[in-house]
Amino acid sequence: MEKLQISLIGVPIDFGQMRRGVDMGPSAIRYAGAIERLEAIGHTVIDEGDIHVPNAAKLEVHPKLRNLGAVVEACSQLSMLVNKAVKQKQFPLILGGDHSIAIGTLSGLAQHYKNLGVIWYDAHADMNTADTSPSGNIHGMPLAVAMGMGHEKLTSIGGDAAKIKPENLVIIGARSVDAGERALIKEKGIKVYSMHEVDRLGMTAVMEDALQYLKDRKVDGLHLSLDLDGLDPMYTPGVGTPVPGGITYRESHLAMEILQESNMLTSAEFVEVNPVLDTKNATANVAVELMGSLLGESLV
Ligand code: 5AB
Ligand code: MN
Ligand code: MN
Ligand code: MN
Repeated sequence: MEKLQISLIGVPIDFGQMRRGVDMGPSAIRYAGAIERLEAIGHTVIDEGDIHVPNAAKLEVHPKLRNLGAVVEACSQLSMLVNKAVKQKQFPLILGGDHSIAIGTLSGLAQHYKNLGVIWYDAHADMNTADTSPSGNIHGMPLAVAMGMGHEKLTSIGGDAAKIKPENLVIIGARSVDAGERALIKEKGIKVYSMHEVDRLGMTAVMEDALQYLKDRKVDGLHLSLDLDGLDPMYTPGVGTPVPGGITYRESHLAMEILQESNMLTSAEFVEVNPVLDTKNATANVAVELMGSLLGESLV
């Protein structure tokens, strides 16, 4: 296995949704031993620390895009850091923070990868816009923004062009999708392995199929965006928007191992860890265990 120079970037933000505490996610994940775990595999970790997140109250208020100004500022910084890491041939590993940060991550990656593949491991489809969102929470919007849809202040971070192509996106674990998102999935023909497919085909077939699909599209990089609410809340209770009937712990390890074996992965992010809602930091612990499998920890 290739030993990586991992650029670890924390994004302590909770402005993309309404429950406080997910800004402590990076800290909880570090506390759970992320760096030690990655170093034990043989990787080098360059810890960039946490980016500075502005105080939302001081920034512009938007009725349908909660804390827009603060999200734009944090995502702009993150985009630059991710871009810098890729330029230096490092592997960006981003710790959230709520899922609005993926706007910054994908923007940074898009500066380099012109045909980026994305695996979105999540109970949700995260492709609302201000017009379709039932909540006004930006953590439910990052995929729409990355595809070029939504408020101009979000879509223009790191340049006006769309950051990802709908045909290069695969969603895994979906089980709570809004009407507007459903319409968009249909319109764009987006590949979704919902819980129905995970149950029916099994995780091995889902992952192998997903990776073949992305290979056929000749992606030039592969980003994993893992929302801890993709797993069943019995394993990851510390998330703001839990949905029952999720992916199991073992299935998730298997998915990470298959991703590792593919040799396609070029970046990853782990988001929505909220230690305030958790018991004994369980969710951050799972995040770190999955990181181990994803980045080449061997079982024997
Ligand atoms: B998460 C919902 N679709 O838009 C919305 O946790 C939930 O990043 C979004 O996946 C959940 O508010 C966003 C109802
Ligand atoms: Mn989610
Ligand atoms: Mn999400
Ligand atoms: Mn959530």
